Amino acid sequence: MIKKISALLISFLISIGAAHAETWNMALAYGAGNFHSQNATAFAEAVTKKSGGKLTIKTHPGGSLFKGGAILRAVQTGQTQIGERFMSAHGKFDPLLEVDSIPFVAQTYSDAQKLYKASKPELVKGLDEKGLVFLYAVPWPAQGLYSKKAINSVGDLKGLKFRAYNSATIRIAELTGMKPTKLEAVAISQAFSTGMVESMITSPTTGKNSKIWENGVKYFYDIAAWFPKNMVVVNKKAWNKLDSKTQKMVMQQAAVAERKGWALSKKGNVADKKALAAAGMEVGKVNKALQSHFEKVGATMSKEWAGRAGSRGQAVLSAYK
Ligand code: PCA
Repeated sequence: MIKKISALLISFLISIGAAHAETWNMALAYGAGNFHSQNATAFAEAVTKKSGGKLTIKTHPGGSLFKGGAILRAVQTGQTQIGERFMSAHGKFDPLLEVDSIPFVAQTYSDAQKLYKASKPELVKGLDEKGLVFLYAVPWPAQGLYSKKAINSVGDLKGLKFRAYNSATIRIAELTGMKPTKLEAVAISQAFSTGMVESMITSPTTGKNSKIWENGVKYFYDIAAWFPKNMVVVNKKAWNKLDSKTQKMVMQQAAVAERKGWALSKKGNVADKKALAAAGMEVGKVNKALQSHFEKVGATMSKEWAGRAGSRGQAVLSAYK
């Protein structure tokens, strides 16, 4: 009898334990060596450890679970529980996600932080309404212009085959006479080596991770045009399966990951530019004429975005200023 009861009790306890043990698969678009992926991995490990068996997060870097472009939707629809995604590629989902990719609005880390603070409440609300719980966001280093050929005038931009990663970079290409093709970061090396593209705007980090100098790219112009962010989001139904203590712990670890991620980004902003130069690339600035050309393009895009984002966008920009 005692044996029977204790066996029942044990199986009952196991079943409760099992009901509360969740596993989340975390979709990451960028390679395992990228600082965003490394930071997300540290976050996943810390959460798994601190949850005491209630939540295990497994990371899948390099677009191995879902490609970058599919991650937001996969998390929203519950095909996976958690993922990291490049925010400004989703202006159709919510124009507020594009605020960090308007050229020349925030050109330093402290302004990027201010812009993030000013936009976060609206962003979180917009995602929540679509069934997503926002955990944290981390910027890429400052965005600069890469090119196979030297760019010394506005005319040199004309007709360049340009790799774009969101609507904003497509728009820059249109307004400067370049020919855009939208490609995920994992496709960069091949696209440059086959001649499919010959220029792009991205961080020194992504250029370094793609060993861009091996594909005939000689120039990096440090225009520090904007600091776009990646964000980590969770499917709301998956989130609601956690008890409140675990939810609180996840949020605390998200705050830790956000702090660490911003610090890693700042470090990469300096170190990765040095790495490009050390690999033989010419790292410099654009000349005055080009700078003011890009600034004009930025002003046009700023107006266009304000139109799309309406009163919510206005509120964010005035909170920022
Ligand atoms: N790297 C990513 C997004 C911004 C960045 O610096 C990319 O090029 O796709």
